[in-house]
Amino acid sequence: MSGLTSKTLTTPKALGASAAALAVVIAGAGAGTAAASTARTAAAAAATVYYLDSVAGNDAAAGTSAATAWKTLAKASAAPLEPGSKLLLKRGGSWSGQLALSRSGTADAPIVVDAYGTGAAPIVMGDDEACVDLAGSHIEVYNLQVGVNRDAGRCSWAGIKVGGDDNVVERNLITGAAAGVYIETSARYTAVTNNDFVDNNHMSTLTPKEVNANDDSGAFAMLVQGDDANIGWNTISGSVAFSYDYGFDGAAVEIFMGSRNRVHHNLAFDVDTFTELGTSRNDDGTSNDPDGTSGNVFEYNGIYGPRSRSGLVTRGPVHDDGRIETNGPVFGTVFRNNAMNLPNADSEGVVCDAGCTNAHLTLSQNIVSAAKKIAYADPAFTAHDHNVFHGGQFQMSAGTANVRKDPKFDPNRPLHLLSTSPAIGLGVTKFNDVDLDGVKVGQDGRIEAGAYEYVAAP
Ligand SMILES: [Ca+2]
Ligand SMILES: [Ca+2]
Ligand SMILES: [Ca+2]
Repeated sequence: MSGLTSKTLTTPKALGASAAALAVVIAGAGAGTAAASTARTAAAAAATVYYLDSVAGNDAAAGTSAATAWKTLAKASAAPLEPGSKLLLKRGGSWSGQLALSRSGTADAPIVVDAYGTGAAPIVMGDDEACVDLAGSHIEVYNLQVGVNRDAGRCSWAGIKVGGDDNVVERNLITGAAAGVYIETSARYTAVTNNDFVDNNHMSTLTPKEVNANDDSGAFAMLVQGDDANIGWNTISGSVAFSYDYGFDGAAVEIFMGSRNRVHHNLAFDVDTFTELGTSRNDDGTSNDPDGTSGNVFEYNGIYGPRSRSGLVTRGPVHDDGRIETNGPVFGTVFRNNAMNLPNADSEGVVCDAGCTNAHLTLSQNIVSAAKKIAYADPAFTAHDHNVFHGGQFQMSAGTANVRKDPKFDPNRPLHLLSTSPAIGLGVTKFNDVDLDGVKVGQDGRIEAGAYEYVAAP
Protein backbone atom coordinates (compact mmCIF):
# COMPACT_ATOMS: atom_id res chain seq x y z
CA MET A 1 0.00 0.00 0.00
CA SER A 2 1.35 3.38 -0.88
CA GLY A 3 2.12 6.16 1.51
CA LEU A 4 -0.96 7.86 0.22
CA THR A 5 -3.32 5.15 1.33
CA SER A 6 -1.65 4.58 4.66
CA LYS A 7 -1.30 8.20 5.61
CA THR A 8 -2.98 9.58 8.63
CA LEU A 9 -5.18 12.60 8.48
CA THR A 10 -3.56 15.14 10.67
CA THR A 11 -5.47 17.33 13.01
CA PRO A 12 -5.55 20.87 11.69
CA LYS A 13 -4.20 23.47 14.03
CA ALA A 14 -7.52 25.19 14.42
CA LEU A 15 -9.31 22.07 15.61
CA GLY A 16 -11.14 22.82 18.81
CA ALA A 17 -11.53 26.50 18.02
CA SER A 18 -14.89 28.18 18.08
CA ALA A 19 -18.00 26.37 17.07
CA ALA A 20 -18.94 26.48 13.51
CA ALA A 21 -21.67 25.97 11.17
CA LEU A 22 -22.39 25.67 7.67
CA ALA A 23 -24.98 26.06 5.21
CA VAL A 24 -26.09 23.74 2.63
CA VAL A 25 -28.32 25.06 0.05
CA ILE A 26 -29.19 21.77 -1.46
CA ALA A 27 -31.34 22.44 -4.43
CA GLY A 28 -34.59 23.93 -3.32
CA ALA A 29 -33.66 24.39 0.31
CA GLY A 30 -33.89 27.77 1.96
CA ALA A 31 -36.59 30.38 1.99
CA GLY A 32 -38.33 29.50 -1.21
CA THR A 33 -41.74 31.01 -0.78
CA ALA A 34 -42.81 34.30 -2.24
CA ALA A 35 -43.60 35.58 1.24
CA ALA A 36 -40.15 34.76 2.51
CA SER A 37 -38.63 36.35 -0.55
CA THR A 38 -40.63 39.54 0.03
CA ALA A 39 -39.69 39.66 3.69
CA ARG A 40 -36.07 39.20 2.79
CA THR A 41 -36.17 42.03 0.28
CA ALA A 42 -37.86 44.38 2.73
CA ALA A 43 -35.39 43.61 5.49
CA ALA A 44 -32.46 44.10 3.16
CA ALA A 45 -33.82 47.42 1.94
CA ALA A 46 -34.16 48.72 5.47
CA ALA A 47 -30.68 47.71 6.57
CA THR A 48 -27.48 49.65 6.18
CA VAL A 49 -24.94 49.32 3.40
CA TYR A 50 -21.33 49.94 4.40
CA TYR A 51 -18.52 50.67 1.96
CA LEU A 52 -14.83 49.86 2.18
CA ASP A 53 -12.24 51.54 -0.09
CA SER A 54 -8.61 50.60 0.46
CA VAL A 55 -7.33 53.64 -1.45
CA ALA A 56 -9.59 56.62 -0.77
CA GLY A 57 -11.40 55.40 2.34
CA ASN A 58 -11.28 56.97 5.78
CA ASP A 59 -12.20 55.14 8.98
CA ALA A 60 -13.38 58.44 10.50
CA ALA A 61 -16.02 58.81 7.79
CA ALA A 62 -19.59 57.49 8.03
CA GLY A 63 -18.96 54.41 5.88
CA THR A 64 -22.47 54.45 4.52
CA SER A 65 -21.79 55.66 0.97
CA ALA A 66 -19.06 55.22 -1.63
CA ALA A 67 -18.06 58.85 -0.98
CA THR A 68 -17.73 58.24 2.76
CA ALA A 69 -16.19 54.75 2.61
CA TRP A 70 -14.12 53.31 5.42
CA LYS A 71 -10.58 52.17 4.73
CA THR A 72 -9.52 49.23 6.91
CA LEU A 73 -10.51 45.66 7.69
CA ALA A 74 -10.38 46.49 11.38
CA LYS A 75 -13.06 49.14 10.95
CA ALA A 76 -15.17 46.83 8.80
CA SER A 77 -14.77 43.99 11.30
CA ALA A 78 -16.12 46.24 14.05
CA ALA A 79 -19.10 47.39 11.99
CA PRO A 80 -22.49 47.07 13.70
CA LEU A 81 -23.81 44.71 11.04
CA GLU A 82 -27.48 43.97 11.62
CA PRO A 83 -29.49 41.37 9.73
CA GLY A 84 -29.85 42.54 6.14
CA SER A 85 -26.77 44.75 6.27
CA LYS A 86 -24.28 44.75 3.44
CA LEU A 87 -20.56 45.28 3.51
CA LEU A 88 -19.20 46.20 0.09
CA LEU A 89 -15.49 46.16 -0.81
CA LYS A 90 -14.31 48.35 -3.67
CA ARG A 91 -13.06 46.55 -6.73
CA GLY A 92 -9.40 47.09 -7.49
CA GLY A 93 -8.67 47.37 -3.77
CA SER A 94 -6.53 45.17 -1.59
CA TRP A 95 -6.43 44.64 2.16
CA SER A 96 -3.98 42.75 4.33
CA GLY A 97 -5.21 41.20 7.58
CA GLN A 98 -8.44 39.57 8.69
CA LEU A 99 -12.02 40.41 7.85
CA ALA A 100 -13.78 39.05 10.93
CA LEU A 101 -17.55 38.75 10.84
CA SER A 102 -18.89 37.69 14.20
CA ARG A 103 -22.43 39.06 13.96
CA SER A 104 -25.27 37.08 12.46
CA GLY A 105 -27.97 37.70 9.94
CA THR A 106 -31.17 35.71 9.75
CA ALA A 107 -32.58 33.30 7.19
CA ASP A 108 -34.70 36.09 5.72
CA ALA A 109 -32.12 38.85 6.12
CA PRO A 110 -28.56 37.56 5.84
CA ILE A 111 -25.52 39.78 6.18
CA VAL A 112 -24.02 40.14 2.71
CA VAL A 113 -20.39 40.82 1.82
CA ASP A 114 -19.88 41.73 -1.83
CA ALA A 115 -17.88 43.91 -4.24
CA TYR A 116 -18.76 47.30 -5.71
CA GLY A 117 -17.28 49.47 -8.44
CA THR A 118 -15.43 48.23 -11.48
CA GLY A 119 -12.23 46.32 -12.13
CA ALA A 120 -10.55 43.42 -10.43
CA ALA A 121 -12.13 41.60 -7.51
CA PRO A 122 -11.27 43.13 -4.15
CA ILE A 123 -8.48 41.16 -2.47
CA VAL A 124 -8.39 40.16 1.19
CA MET A 125 -5.00 38.62 1.96
CA GLY A 126 -2.11 38.29 4.37
CA ASP A 127 -3.50 36.75 7.55
CA ASP A 128 -1.79 33.78 9.13
CA GLU A 129 -4.98 32.36 10.70
CA ALA A 130 -7.89 33.16 8.36
CA CYS A 131 -8.19 36.04 5.91
CA VAL A 132 -11.99 35.94 6.23
CA ASP A 133 -13.48 34.59 9.46
CA LEU A 134 -17.20 33.81 9.43
CA ALA A 135 -17.85 33.22 13.11
CA GLY A 136 -21.44 34.43 12.82
CA SER A 137 -24.34 32.75 11.04
CA HIS A 138 -26.38 33.66 7.97
CA ILE A 139 -23.52 35.52 6.33
CA GLU A 140 -23.05 35.42 2.56
CA VAL A 141 -19.74 36.23 0.87
CA TYR A 142 -19.62 36.95 -2.87
CA ASN A 143 -17.13 38.07 -5.51
CA LEU A 144 -13.95 38.46 -3.46
CA GLN A 145 -10.43 37.29 -4.13
CA VAL A 146 -9.29 35.65 -0.95
CA GLY A 147 -5.53 35.24 -0.72
CA VAL A 148 -2.69 35.52 -3.17
CA ASN A 149 -0.72 32.77 -4.76
CA ARG A 150 2.73 33.64 -3.42
CA ASP A 151 4.54 33.53 -0.09
CA ALA A 152 4.35 37.26 0.56
CA GLY A 153 0.81 38.00 1.63
CA ARG A 154 -0.76 34.55 1.42
CA CYS A 155 -3.46 33.33 3.81
CA SER A 156 -1.09 30.91 5.42
CA TRP A 157 -3.72 28.78 7.15
CA ALA A 158 -7.30 29.37 5.93
CA GLY A 159 -8.62 31.59 3.18
CA ILE A 160 -12.13 31.57 4.61
CA LYS A 161 -12.86 29.98 7.97
CA VAL A 162 -16.49 29.13 8.64
CA GLY A 163 -17.60 28.97 12.25
CA GLY A 164 -21.32 29.73 12.26
CA ASP A 165 -24.34 28.08 10.66
CA ASP A 166 -26.02 28.73 7.31
CA ASN A 167 -23.21 30.72 5.74
CA VAL A 168 -22.69 31.05 2.00
CA VAL A 169 -19.38 31.32 0.12
CA GLU A 170 -20.11 31.86 -3.55
CA ARG A 171 -18.39 33.11 -6.73
CA ASN A 172 -15.09 33.91 -5.04
CA LEU A 173 -11.53 33.27 -6.17
CA ILE A 174 -9.73 31.52 -3.32
CA THR A 175 -6.01 30.97 -3.72
CA GLY A 176 -2.68 30.29 -2.07
CA ALA A 177 -3.93 28.99 1.30
CA ALA A 178 -3.24 25.80 3.27
CA ALA A 179 -7.04 25.40 3.49
CA GLY A 180 -8.91 27.55 0.98
CA VAL A 181 -12.17 27.11 2.86
CA TYR A 182 -12.04 25.60 6.33
CA ILE A 183 -15.40 24.54 7.78
CA GLU A 184 -15.05 24.03 11.51
CA THR A 185 -16.38 21.09 13.50
CA SER A 186 -19.72 22.42 14.67
CA ALA A 187 -20.51 24.44 11.54
CA ARG A 188 -23.65 23.29 9.81
CA TYR A 189 -25.33 24.05 6.50
CA THR A 190 -22.50 25.89 4.80
CA ALA A 191 -22.86 26.46 1.08
CA VAL A 192 -19.63 26.60 -0.90
CA THR A 193 -20.80 27.08 -4.45
CA ASN A 194 -19.49 28.34 -7.78
CA ASN A 195 -16.08 29.35 -6.49
CA ASP A 196 -12.71 29.03 -8.19
CA PHE A 197 -10.10 27.38 -5.99
CA VAL A 198 -6.66 27.92 -7.51
CA ASP A 199 -3.35 26.65 -6.13
CA ASN A 200 -4.35 26.25 -2.52
CA ASN A 201 -1.09 24.40 -2.17
CA HIS A 202 0.54 25.77 0.94
CA MET A 203 1.64 23.18 3.51
CA SER A 204 0.84 24.38 7.03
CA THR A 205 2.97 21.59 8.47
CA LEU A 206 5.98 20.32 6.51
CA THR A 207 8.75 18.55 8.38
CA PRO A 208 11.43 16.10 7.24
CA LYS A 209 10.73 12.45 8.03
CA GLU A 210 13.49 12.41 10.64
CA VAL A 211 11.48 14.97 12.61
CA ASN A 212 8.06 13.39 12.06
CA ALA A 213 7.22 11.00 9.25
CA ASN A 214 3.45 11.42 9.45
CA ASP A 215 2.61 15.03 10.24
CA ASP A 216 2.78 16.92 6.95
CA SER A 217 -0.52 18.68 6.27
CA GLY A 218 -2.01 21.25 3.96
CA ALA A 219 -2.85 21.95 0.32
CA PHE A 220 -6.57 21.59 0.94
CA ALA A 221 -8.94 23.48 -1.33
CA MET A 222 -11.59 22.66 1.26
CA LEU A 223 -11.22 21.12 4.70
CA VAL A 224 -14.60 20.07 6.04
CA GLN A 225 -15.04 19.21 9.70
CA GLY A 226 -18.65 20.40 9.92
CA ASP A 227 -21.89 18.79 8.84
CA ASP A 228 -24.51 19.18 6.12
CA ALA A 229 -22.49 21.35 3.75
CA ASN A 230 -23.47 21.86 0.14
CA ILE A 231 -20.27 21.93 -1.90
CA GLY A 232 -21.15 22.30 -5.55
CA TRP A 233 -20.18 23.71 -8.91
CA ASN A 234 -16.70 24.76 -7.88
CA THR A 235 -13.59 24.50 -10.03
CA ILE A 236 -10.56 23.31 -8.13
CA SER A 237 -7.00 23.18 -9.41
CA GLY A 238 -3.46 22.91 -8.12
CA SER A 239 -4.07 21.57 -4.61
CA VAL A 240 -0.91 19.49 -4.75
CA ALA A 241 2.29 20.19 -2.86
CA PHE A 242 5.56 18.52 -2.03
CA SER A 243 5.52 16.48 1.17
CA TYR A 244 8.47 14.80 2.85
CA ASP A 245 6.11 12.21 4.32
CA TYR A 246 3.92 11.31 1.34
CA GLY A 247 5.85 12.54 -1.70
CA PHE A 248 2.96 14.83 -2.51
CA ASP A 249 -0.07 15.91 -0.53
CA GLY A 250 -3.26 17.86 -1.06
CA ALA A 251 -7.00 17.42 -1.52
CA ALA A 252 -9.96 19.06 -3.18
CA VAL A 253 -12.33 18.19 -0.33
CA GLU A 254 -10.87 16.69 2.83
CA ILE A 255 -13.61 15.51 5.17
CA PHE A 256 -12.42 15.04 8.72
CA MET A 257 -15.15 14.22 11.25
CA GLY A 258 -17.88 15.82 9.09
CA SER A 259 -21.16 14.09 8.24
CA ARG A 260 -23.89 14.39 5.62
CA ASN A 261 -21.91 16.75 3.46
CA ARG A 262 -22.91 16.77 -0.18
CA VAL A 263 -20.13 17.27 -2.73
CA HIS A 264 -21.40 17.53 -6.27
CA HIS A 265 -20.69 18.96 -9.71
CA ASN A 266 -17.15 20.03 -8.88
CA LEU A 267 -14.38 19.87 -11.47
CA ALA A 268 -10.92 19.14 -10.07
CA PHE A 269 -7.73 19.35 -12.12
CA ASP A 270 -4.27 18.52 -10.79
CA VAL A 271 -5.34 17.92 -7.21
CA ASP A 272 -3.36 15.23 -5.37
CA THR A 273 -6.42 13.51 -3.86
CA PHE A 274 -9.98 14.46 -4.71
CA THR A 275 -11.35 13.39 -1.36
CA GLU A 276 -10.10 11.64 1.73
CA LEU A 277 -12.42 10.93 4.64
CA GLY A 278 -11.54 10.27 8.23
CA THR A 279 -12.73 10.41 11.79
CA SER A 280 -10.52 10.80 14.84
CA ARG A 281 -9.83 8.08 17.38
CA ASN A 282 -7.10 7.42 19.85
CA ASP A 283 -4.92 4.31 19.85
CA ASP A 284 -7.13 2.75 22.53
CA GLY A 285 -10.21 3.16 20.34
CA THR A 286 -11.83 6.05 22.19
CA SER A 287 -13.26 8.64 19.85
CA ASN A 288 -12.63 12.35 19.47
CA ASP A 289 -15.63 12.57 17.15
CA PRO A 290 -18.67 11.79 19.35
CA ASP A 291 -21.23 12.00 16.53
CA GLY A 292 -19.01 10.13 14.11
CA THR A 293 -18.34 10.62 10.43
CA SER A 294 -21.04 9.32 8.14
CA GLY A 295 -23.31 9.83 5.18
CA ASN A 296 -21.15 12.01 2.96
CA VAL A 297 -22.28 11.95 -0.67
CA PHE A 298 -20.20 12.63 -3.78
CA GLU A 299 -21.85 12.82 -7.17
CA TYR A 300 -21.20 14.23 -10.63
CA ASN A 301 -17.69 15.37 -9.85
CA GLY A 302 -14.92 15.34 -12.48
CA ILE A 303 -11.36 14.46 -11.48
CA TYR A 304 -8.42 14.60 -13.88
CA GLY A 305 -4.98 15.96 -14.63
CA PRO A 306 -1.42 14.60 -14.83
CA ARG A 307 -0.65 15.45 -11.20
CA SER A 308 -3.82 13.92 -9.74
CA ARG A 309 -2.99 10.71 -7.89
CA SER A 310 -6.16 9.67 -6.12
CA GLY A 311 -9.93 9.93 -6.35
CA LEU A 312 -11.35 8.61 -3.08
CA VAL A 313 -9.69 7.39 0.10
CA THR A 314 -11.78 6.12 3.01
CA ARG A 315 -11.60 3.40 5.62
CA GLY A 316 -13.14 0.97 8.05
CA PRO A 317 -12.29 0.48 11.75
CA VAL A 318 -9.34 -1.86 12.04
CA HIS A 319 -6.36 -3.17 10.09
CA ASP A 320 -5.74 -6.80 9.20
CA ASP A 321 -3.20 -7.11 12.01
CA GLY A 322 -5.74 -5.97 14.61
CA ARG A 323 -4.35 -2.46 14.92
CA ILE A 324 -7.04 0.20 15.32
CA GLU A 325 -7.37 2.58 12.38
CA THR A 326 -7.38 5.88 14.25
CA ASN A 327 -8.95 7.69 11.27
CA GLY A 328 -11.71 5.13 10.95
CA PRO A 329 -14.40 4.03 10.73
CA VAL A 330 -16.08 6.33 8.25
CA PHE A 331 -19.63 5.15 7.59
CA GLY A 332 -21.97 5.41 4.66
CA THR A 333 -19.93 7.25 2.09
CA VAL A 334 -21.78 7.33 -1.22
CA PHE A 335 -19.76 7.89 -4.38
CA ARG A 336 -21.79 7.89 -7.57
CA ASN A 337 -21.65 9.24 -11.09
CA ASN A 338 -18.18 10.65 -10.70
CA ALA A 339 -15.62 10.47 -13.50
CA MET A 340 -11.91 10.24 -12.98
CA ASN A 341 -9.06 9.94 -15.42
CA LEU A 342 -5.73 9.57 -13.63
CA PRO A 343 -2.81 8.84 -15.96
CA ASN A 344 -0.21 9.51 -13.24
CA ALA A 345 2.01 6.44 -12.78
CA ASP A 346 1.35 6.51 -9.02
CA SER A 347 -2.40 6.96 -9.24
CA GLU A 348 -4.95 4.92 -7.29
CA GLY A 349 -8.60 5.56 -8.11
CA VAL A 350 -10.51 4.31 -5.08
CA VAL A 351 -9.15 2.93 -1.82
CA CYS A 352 -11.22 1.65 1.10
CA ASP A 353 -9.14 -0.32 3.58
CA ALA A 354 -8.91 -1.16 7.30
CA GLY A 355 -11.86 -3.53 7.27
CA CYS A 356 -13.91 -1.85 4.57
CA THR A 357 -17.41 -3.29 4.21
CA ASN A 358 -20.67 -2.27 2.60
CA ALA A 359 -21.41 -0.24 5.73
CA HIS A 360 -18.59 2.09 4.81
CA LEU A 361 -18.95 2.74 1.10
CA THR A 362 -21.21 2.49 -1.93
CA LEU A 363 -19.85 3.01 -5.45
CA SER A 364 -22.31 3.36 -8.30
CA GLN A 365 -22.15 4.47 -11.90
CA ASN A 366 -18.66 5.95 -11.72
CA ILE A 367 -15.89 5.89 -14.25
CA VAL A 368 -12.61 5.08 -12.56
CA SER A 369 -9.54 5.12 -14.77
CA ALA A 370 -6.23 5.03 -12.89
CA ALA A 371 -2.83 3.98 -14.18
CA LYS A 372 -1.35 2.19 -11.18
CA LYS A 373 -4.37 0.87 -9.32
CA ILE A 374 -8.00 1.18 -10.25
CA ALA A 375 -9.31 0.20 -6.86
CA TYR A 376 -8.49 -1.48 -3.59
CA ALA A 377 -11.09 -2.60 -1.09
CA ASP A 378 -11.20 -5.38 1.47
CA PRO A 379 -12.99 -8.57 0.32
CA ALA A 380 -16.16 -7.93 2.33
CA PHE A 381 -16.85 -4.83 0.28
CA THR A 382 -19.24 -5.70 -2.56
CA ALA A 383 -21.48 -2.60 -2.79
CA HIS A 384 -20.35 -1.42 -6.16
CA ASP A 385 -22.38 -1.50 -9.33
CA HIS A 386 -22.57 -0.19 -12.87
CA ASN A 387 -19.12 1.36 -12.81
CA VAL A 388 -16.59 1.48 -15.64
CA PHE A 389 -13.18 0.44 -14.35
CA HIS A 390 -10.01 0.85 -16.36
CA GLY A 391 -6.26 0.92 -15.85
CA GLY A 392 -3.89 -0.89 -13.49
CA GLN A 393 -4.43 -3.30 -10.62
CA PHE A 394 -7.97 -4.14 -9.58
CA GLN A 395 -8.10 -5.40 -6.00
CA MET A 396 -11.78 -5.51 -5.18
CA SER A 397 -14.70 -7.93 -5.41
CA ALA A 398 -16.52 -8.29 -8.70
CA GLY A 399 -19.52 -6.26 -7.58
CA THR A 400 -22.58 -6.00 -9.79
CA ALA A 401 -22.81 -5.15 -13.48
CA ASN A 402 -19.48 -3.37 -13.61
CA VAL A 403 -17.53 -3.07 -16.85
CA ARG A 404 -13.78 -3.42 -17.22
CA LYS A 405 -13.12 -1.50 -20.42
CA ASP A 406 -11.51 1.65 -21.72
CA PRO A 407 -14.10 4.35 -20.95
CA LYS A 408 -13.32 6.09 -24.26
CA PHE A 409 -12.98 9.62 -22.98
CA ASP A 410 -13.06 12.32 -25.64
CA PRO A 411 -9.45 13.55 -25.93
CA ASN A 412 -10.71 17.04 -26.75
CA ARG A 413 -13.21 17.39 -23.91
CA PRO A 414 -11.89 16.08 -20.60
CA LEU A 415 -14.03 13.32 -19.05
CA HIS A 416 -16.70 13.62 -21.73
CA LEU A 417 -17.56 10.48 -23.65
CA LEU A 418 -16.98 9.40 -27.20
CA SER A 419 -19.87 7.71 -28.96
CA THR A 420 -18.13 4.35 -28.49
CA SER A 421 -17.90 4.65 -24.69
CA PRO A 422 -19.11 1.66 -22.66
CA ALA A 423 -20.34 4.17 -20.05
CA ILE A 424 -23.19 5.26 -22.29
CA GLY A 425 -26.41 3.74 -21.04
CA LEU A 426 -24.67 1.73 -18.34
CA GLY A 427 -26.45 3.60 -15.56
CA VAL A 428 -29.77 2.47 -14.14
CA THR A 429 -30.54 5.16 -11.56
CA LYS A 430 -30.95 8.90 -12.00
CA PHE A 431 -29.12 10.29 -8.98
CA ASN A 432 -29.30 13.94 -10.03
CA ASP A 433 -31.30 15.99 -12.51
CA VAL A 434 -28.24 17.37 -14.28
CA ASP A 435 -24.70 16.38 -15.19
CA LEU A 436 -21.49 18.36 -14.70
CA ASP A 437 -22.35 20.53 -17.72
CA GLY A 438 -25.85 21.16 -16.39
CA VAL A 439 -27.27 18.87 -19.08
CA LYS A 440 -30.38 16.93 -18.08
CA VAL A 441 -29.56 13.39 -17.07
CA GLY A 442 -31.28 10.66 -19.03
CA GLN A 443 -32.97 13.01 -21.48
CA ASP A 444 -32.38 10.54 -24.31
CA GLY A 445 -33.64 7.61 -22.28
CA ARG A 446 -30.16 6.44 -21.31
CA ILE A 447 -28.30 7.21 -18.10
CA GLU A 448 -24.54 7.20 -18.34
CA ALA A 449 -21.87 6.18 -15.89
CA GLY A 450 -19.56 9.08 -15.08
CA ALA A 451 -20.10 12.82 -14.69
CA TYR A 452 -21.32 13.70 -18.17
CA GLU A 453 -24.28 12.65 -20.20
CA TYR A 454 -23.33 11.64 -23.69
CA VAL A 455 -24.12 14.43 -26.12
CA ALA A 456 -22.58 14.28 -29.57
CA ALA A 457 -19.71 16.75 -29.96
CA PRO A 458 -20.84 19.97 -31.62
CA1 LIG B 1 6.86 15.31 8.26
CA1 LIG C 1 -18.62 14.21 13.38
CA1 LIG D 1 -27.97 9.78 -21.86
